[in-house]
Amino acid sequence: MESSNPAKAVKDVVENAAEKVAGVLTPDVPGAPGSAPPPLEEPTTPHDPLPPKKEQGAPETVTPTGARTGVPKIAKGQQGAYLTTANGTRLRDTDHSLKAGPRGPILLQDHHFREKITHFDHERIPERVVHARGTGAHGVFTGYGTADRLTTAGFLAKGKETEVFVRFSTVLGSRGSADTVRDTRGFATKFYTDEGTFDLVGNNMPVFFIQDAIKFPDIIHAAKPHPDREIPQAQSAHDTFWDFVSLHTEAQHHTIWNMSDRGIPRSYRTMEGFGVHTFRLVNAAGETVLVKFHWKPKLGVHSLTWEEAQLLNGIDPDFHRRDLYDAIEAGAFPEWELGIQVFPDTPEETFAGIDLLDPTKIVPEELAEVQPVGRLVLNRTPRNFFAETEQVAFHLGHLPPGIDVTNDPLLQGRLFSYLDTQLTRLAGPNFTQIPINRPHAAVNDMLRDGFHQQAVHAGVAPYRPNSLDGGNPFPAGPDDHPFVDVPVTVAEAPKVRASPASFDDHFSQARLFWLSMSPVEREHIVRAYTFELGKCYHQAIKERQLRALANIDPVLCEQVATGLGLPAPQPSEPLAEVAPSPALSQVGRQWPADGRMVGIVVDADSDLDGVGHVRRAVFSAGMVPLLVAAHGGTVGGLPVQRTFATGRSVEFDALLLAGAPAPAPDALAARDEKAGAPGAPGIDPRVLLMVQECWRHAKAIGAWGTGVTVLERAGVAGTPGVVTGEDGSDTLAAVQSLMAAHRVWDRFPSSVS
Ligand code: HDE
Repeated sequence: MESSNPAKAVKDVVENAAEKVAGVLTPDVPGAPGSAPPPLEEPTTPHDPLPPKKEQGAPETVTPTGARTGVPKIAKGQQGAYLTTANGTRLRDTDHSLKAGPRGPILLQDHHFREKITHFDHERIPERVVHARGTGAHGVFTGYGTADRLTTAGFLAKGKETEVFVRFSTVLGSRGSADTVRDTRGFATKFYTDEGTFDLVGNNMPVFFIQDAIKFPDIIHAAKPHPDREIPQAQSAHDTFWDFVSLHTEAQHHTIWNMSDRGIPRSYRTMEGFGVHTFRLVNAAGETVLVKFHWKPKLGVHSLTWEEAQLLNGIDPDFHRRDLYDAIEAGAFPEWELGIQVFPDTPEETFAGIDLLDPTKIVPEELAEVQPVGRLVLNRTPRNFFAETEQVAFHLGHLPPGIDVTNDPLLQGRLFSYLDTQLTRLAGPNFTQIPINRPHAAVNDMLRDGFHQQAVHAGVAPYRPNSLDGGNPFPAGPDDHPFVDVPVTVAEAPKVRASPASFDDHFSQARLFWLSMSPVEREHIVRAYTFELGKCYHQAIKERQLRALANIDPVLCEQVATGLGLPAPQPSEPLAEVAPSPALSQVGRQWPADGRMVGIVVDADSDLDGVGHVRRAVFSAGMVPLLVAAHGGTVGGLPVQRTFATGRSVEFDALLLAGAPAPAPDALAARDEKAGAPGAPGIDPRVLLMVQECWRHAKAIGAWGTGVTVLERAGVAGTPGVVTGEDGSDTLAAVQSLMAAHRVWDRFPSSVS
């Protein structure tokens, strides 16, 4: 059927949706799957594709060679109202293959069938060998101009705005693995600068397991699932990982970061990022400094508890991905400041006795402050996950003028690996022409042909020098802002397979990290080592790792040994004398709560006016309210997002109780095991479980009205971080002020000091 006005049909669908949303649920909780709610009946009036959701971005529509086209981003996606072949011929039917009669065999001539199935057969590409599980978002970076005297890099100039795409990831798991596993997180940023793309491919930890890239396959083989049974998925709690790190003690510093709360972030929005290696900046006068890059999150650095992380792996394996996209959709745009630690570029390449080429070492911020040079805001989700997040390809060699590399042996090896890996993953050498990877700067590279060539180059002379193409392209002169390979002197030395002697110190900074932690963070580190080593099969591996812990700290070693039921060994070398770095601790400051989730338990007897008011107040505070009730639909006209059966405490950052719901009809152990836990008479056992879990995960809990009864029945009334109020606003205010510290840390006094 032909539509008289397809554009109007789309507009109507969207406007109807907007009206519905405005009428009932203003503003809406994030997470709607499309830009318009679906009708009950199958739509039959042809119209153009629906517009994307308002928060969705897409790669800039530049040509494969970097020219802006001005074409709307929507034109990159499917067009027109009708189903077509890949070549644009309209089709009447895609549900039946062409057969020799209704009961006959499929005919080879069915070109539509063959095209559809063949394309489907080839939908998958190889996942990344590491960092396969990732989540990307678009944003904008604004320079502060504070780095002008150090580098010619134009994107750092004052007020300069540059489009970026960021991909966060875990390291070990496969593409479909869970988000909240204990692991290092990737934090890779592609800056589409006017002077060529800059990829800052960092992690949420400032150090790495190894000091030389040649060992990367070894550490990854050790950390990945065992090759025989392919278990365990996405985790380091197994024999091969601990075998490697205990034999290879340079890994101990990174390992203690993984065992700390940094290994289980609350959100990508609450992670720091680090370039890890030392880079070199060069200014217009050719002067150089050495720098380390840092990303500082506006919301502070926060983590999950281990039990939360474990529950989430089952309840919401996409927790971090959802959190990032929901926050952007809700307008709580994630933000970081980019900062640099600056060191003089001396021939020794050391600072305060720390070897700047050793990627297992940090320079404490107390010794070299992190100076802010710009701000990153993530404000658009991808429109198509595969096209953007999966196909984005980072490479450390993507450097703009003004930023150069150093001889860090890990960085040197990465310069080879990132280009090489894309050849297989993205099937050929033209991956920079894939829309998400296209530079936003003019490209004239003389590279030609190859699989999936998108450019249609003119000219006959892709070589230099030439006269047939008028000499084009020309090498940039010194005033044309070329990339500068800093002419660093390489000291005369024998060719060796060796590391500098300074790389032999494997424990001093692991000890520095331990000593910088607050007591509760130390408890968590003890627990993580005990859990991970407790999961190993072989005693020799546990004992060997205990020997490494003895060289980090005797208290740490003893506590873990006790949990493992093994004797604590003595240190094999003197303990390092190191000053703690308070900047490494996550505890003890106050932070904004943008984009946090507040669960609100309601029943029909709740103060529903008060709940409506609290709901609006939570939205205006930049957070998201999730109403939890016995059944879906609405309670008192308010929309319910979770039921006692579908909801779980781990989705919330804080819990408000506006009612004391009696056991719902489905509160049966046979229907929902959560209802089988011992409870208190008169209250739905799942509500009690929610309170108890929030309590032991040290979250703020508030109640007013009949909700106060639940606190009493759950046995938590009057304990730290559990507040009651006269009304909803009062209670929310008290809970909000507790949330600023992320958790109610004093709920659990620590035994490790
Ligand atoms: Fe990577 N790493 N890496 N890595 N890495 C990859 O590149 C590699 C290292 C990091 O979201 C791969 O495109 C070697 C340190 C991130 O697409 C691969 C060595 C740091 C990502 C590769 C390292 C990182 C990767 C796999 C040792 C933090 C995900 C797919 C010298 C500073 C990027 C790909 C994304 C991905 C190699 C060590 C961060 C195989 C050889 C140190 C965030 O090329």
